[in-house]
Amino acid sequence: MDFSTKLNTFAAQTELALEKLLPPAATRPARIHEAMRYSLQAGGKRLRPALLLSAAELFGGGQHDPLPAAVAIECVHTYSLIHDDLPCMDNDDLRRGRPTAHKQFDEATALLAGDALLTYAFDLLTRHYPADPGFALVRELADAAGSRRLIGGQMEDLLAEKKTDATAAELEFIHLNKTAAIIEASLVMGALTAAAPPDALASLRDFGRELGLTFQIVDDILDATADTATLGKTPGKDAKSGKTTFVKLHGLDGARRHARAHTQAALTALAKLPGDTAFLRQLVETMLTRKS
Ligand code: GRG
Repeated sequence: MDFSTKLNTFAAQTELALEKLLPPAATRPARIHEAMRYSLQAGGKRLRPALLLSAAELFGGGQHDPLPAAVAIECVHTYSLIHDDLPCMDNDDLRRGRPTAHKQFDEATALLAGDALLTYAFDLLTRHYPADPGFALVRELADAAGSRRLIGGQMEDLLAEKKTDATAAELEFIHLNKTAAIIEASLVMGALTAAAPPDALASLRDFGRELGLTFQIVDDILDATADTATLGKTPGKDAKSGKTTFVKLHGLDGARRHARAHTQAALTALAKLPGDTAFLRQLVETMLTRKS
């Protein structure tokens, strides 16, 4: 199967699993379940589920169905987008090409929908993996989403917004945690559902970190260069707010150089993994040239 067919297959499997595993929209109180589904089913790229499913496949799959874990990671990712868009954070009107959750519903509903998605992710993991590898999956996701990683990265990002002279080291902390943590966890969780050995988990984590950094640098480049229609969200916000980004620190060419270096490091980590890693290799290469 070629790269884009495989990516589409993973995305289609994820859409079906989302439909099946989320509480029905009519579940009381309908408003919260409608809001959860509104943001989740708005058609994101489903990058994190694809990473998870591909890591499971790399180690033979079959041990446990990886789809509930793929839905759990997308729930956490979507919660972080809903909360990031709130007026108290990034204050954005557009996400995944549609009005943000607080614009479509209201702030309180959006806040609760984010909370509910975060909680539901752990509900899914404990229900679908009641024995091994349930504990390891919960541990991995809790670490990645917690105050030292995703939330910590977001906190430092908000603090950095208040100054115009954030350093490269501060920016790296933000990206490693705000962006790379959930990407790393996606890969590791996929491998855990297939009982991968510990040394492979370490290489996958290295790969995820470098992929996450590439992804974020390209995100900064797109924010500086792409238009709303292509991006499905508002571009140019970083420059307008004076925020420190890779583009601000290193210029467009410098940012592109950094993105290429992290892509190379990702490929080096990938070479240590067994099995057919063609999909992950092509994914990191496409990341470098993505347009949205
Ligand atoms: C509120 C705890 C908390 C965290 C927010 C997600 C986030 C952290 C901030 C959004 C801004 C941002 C640039 C985050 C980096 C991660 C990122 C680029 C997310 C967007 O991911 P995509 O492009 O989105 O995969 P889709 O919609 O395709 O899933």
